[in-house]
Amino acid sequence: MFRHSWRSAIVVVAAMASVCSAQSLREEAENADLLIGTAVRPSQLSETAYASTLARQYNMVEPEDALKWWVLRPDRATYDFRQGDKVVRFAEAHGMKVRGHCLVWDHYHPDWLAQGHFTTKQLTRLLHEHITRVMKHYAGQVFAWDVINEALDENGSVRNSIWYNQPGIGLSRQGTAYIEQVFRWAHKADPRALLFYNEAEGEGLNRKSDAIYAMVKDFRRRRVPIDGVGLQMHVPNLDTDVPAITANIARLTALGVQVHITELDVSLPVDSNGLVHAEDLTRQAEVYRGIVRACLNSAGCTAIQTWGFTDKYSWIGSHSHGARGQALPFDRAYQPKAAYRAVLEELSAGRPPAH
Ligand code: 9MR
Repeated sequence: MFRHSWRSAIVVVAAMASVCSAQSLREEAENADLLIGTAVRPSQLSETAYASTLARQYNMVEPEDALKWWVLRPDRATYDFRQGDKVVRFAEAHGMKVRGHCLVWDHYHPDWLAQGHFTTKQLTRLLHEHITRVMKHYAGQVFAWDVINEALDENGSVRNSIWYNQPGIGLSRQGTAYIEQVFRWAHKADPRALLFYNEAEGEGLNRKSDAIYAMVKDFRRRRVPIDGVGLQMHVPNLDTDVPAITANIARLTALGVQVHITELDVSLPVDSNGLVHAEDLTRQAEVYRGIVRACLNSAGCTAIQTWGFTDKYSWIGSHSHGARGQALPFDRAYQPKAAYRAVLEELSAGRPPAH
């Protein structure tokens, strides 16, 4: 009896030691000189499993919504920093960096802004003031900002928006001139922050990524203050063209800017019981592996971030009306999936030796 309980104690201690010494994404990423992050929702930080997984596995966070106009600006006169501050406090307590998202977007504006019928002069003041006030509030706390999000359409043309041409901030029909203007304001507001252009569906080689490349090349040549490109990487299918992503990262970093993978998730079709095919989880892991490898193989790719980390909380379910899901590295019970193990393995393998 005595011997038996000793044996069980040894088993328990061994199991605990293996959990404690098991690698985390964060440890492996730090060895590879990479930031590994996730979008977070401040309301979940009080959930123990959410907070402990987050702090153990990641060294970077980005508020998923807390820094958008519709949260920060309930009315024209108010800046409500409470949710963003909560994320920053969590990050500081756990030695994590904070990415900011996003200062300029043409979607999800509060009604007072979307329906305000503001003049060009008013919009110019509003946007300049917003960028300045928000960036100054988080100066020294947010190290990198998505200054502008999704400003180009699938043909690579500048999207219609209140900031561009409806009626815009005075630079309509001048292509990327208004984007340049917001980068200049952002640099003035916090000269130490890294400034990113963030975009969807421009990860591989297509008209949109060609347009991003041309814009960044032009901005670099004329010393417009841009430090990086965020490739969102919401992957909706399992036959992702990883070589095209690798080539796009290579041409962008050759311009001297960083690349961050900013919103990675790989969604799967789910049945009416919320279940996926087992083989899809294996293929999903390989997509994650390929994307992480594409980043690690480029010294200028300095961060990989997923759009959430647990299948319990993801935009995919509501966005697809339940048709897709299970897009993230941890399942709904915070257990690591095959995708997690693939990411961990690639991070452990690290970057190729410099040549
Ligand atoms: O995941 C975000 C969701 O919670 C919000 O309702 C939505 C609108 O603000 O934005 C989602 O995040 C988007 C991100 O900000 C930009 N790229 C696409 C993301 C998914 O739609």
